[in-house]
Amino acid sequence: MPKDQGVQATHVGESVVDMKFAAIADLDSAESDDQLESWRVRFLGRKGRLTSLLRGLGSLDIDERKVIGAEANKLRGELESLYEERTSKLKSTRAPVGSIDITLPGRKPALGGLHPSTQMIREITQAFNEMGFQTIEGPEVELEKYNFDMLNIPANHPARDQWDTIWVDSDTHNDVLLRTHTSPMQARTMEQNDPPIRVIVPGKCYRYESTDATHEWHFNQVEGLAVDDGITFADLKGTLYEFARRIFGPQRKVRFRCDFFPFVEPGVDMSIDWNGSWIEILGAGMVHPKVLENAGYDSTKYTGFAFGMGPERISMLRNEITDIRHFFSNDLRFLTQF
Ligand code: YSA
Repeated sequence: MPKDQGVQATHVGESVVDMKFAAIADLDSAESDDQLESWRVRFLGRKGRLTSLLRGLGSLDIDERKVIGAEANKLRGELESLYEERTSKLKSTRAPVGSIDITLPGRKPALGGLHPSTQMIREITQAFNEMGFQTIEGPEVELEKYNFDMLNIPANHPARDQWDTIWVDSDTHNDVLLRTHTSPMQARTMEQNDPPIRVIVPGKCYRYESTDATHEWHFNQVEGLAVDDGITFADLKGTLYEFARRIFGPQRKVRFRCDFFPFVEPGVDMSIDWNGSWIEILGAGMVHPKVLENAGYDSTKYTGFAFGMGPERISMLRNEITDIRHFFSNDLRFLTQF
């Protein structure tokens, strides 16, 4: 409230102006019924400050009494309506009695969860960990040498067309790309380690391809590699049968068919029975002798098998998801179902 310069000081104790400011400041700080009542008694009560001031007017001369009396009465009216305002404001901000049930349980904070791709990857890697495979990871920005050359896919070989590649633009290098599969980790692992090797490699891959219900331009793969003295195709089949049993259940039928990948010989794909039709879930094969030799291994001594699968495709089968693009659209209506 602006300071009222027209109100004069009295000779009967405090001035009307001083009282007005003191009363308003005290009223603004009153937060409870008790504080409001105490304020009312102090300023407007029978023995309150304003009543005392009015009583003292008799000692003033007639002109002064008229002016100050009028100001004091005006102040009483103002303070009474400010008191009403403050009382109803406090009432309106207070929850009505009985409106809060303090026995109700608290609200749970919204917690995030693991992405369905991550859940599937963890389930797959755990199945292989329990069969003795160690989980490792590798770079998503890869060299042509590991993504192609060391995997028996030389430059200009038509097999490169199978992997539509996203190349990284660089002033100094023309051999850097976003890995098109997790298989380069086969070459990196063998280059750095001696047999025996049993690794499982989850990670993101990128391909320059148009998307549809079963294809994304970025997706995950899980690579597997086992190399040792005396590994056979029976080890490959046994390991992948056991994997399918753990992920899809013991009743699920599995089919192997010949397939071609330049880095295996022989090569296969594995499909599972899905309501009477075969759905391909991975590519696999015995590691090609050239790939072993490129890594410095003696291919007359060591053999191995490898495989690569798409966890999003497997999750689609398991969870009856009809479009792979849901995985990467960040739509909570989809994500909160997992
Ligand atoms: C084959 C033999 C080996 O010894 C080791 C690995 C492999 C797999 C090979 N590197 C590869 O990438 N084969 S693949 O192109 O057929 O992809 C393997 C799996 O990745 C597919 O079965 C599928 O599940 C998934 N995939 C491929 N392209 C995809 C995709 N998932 C989503 N979107 C795409 N565009």
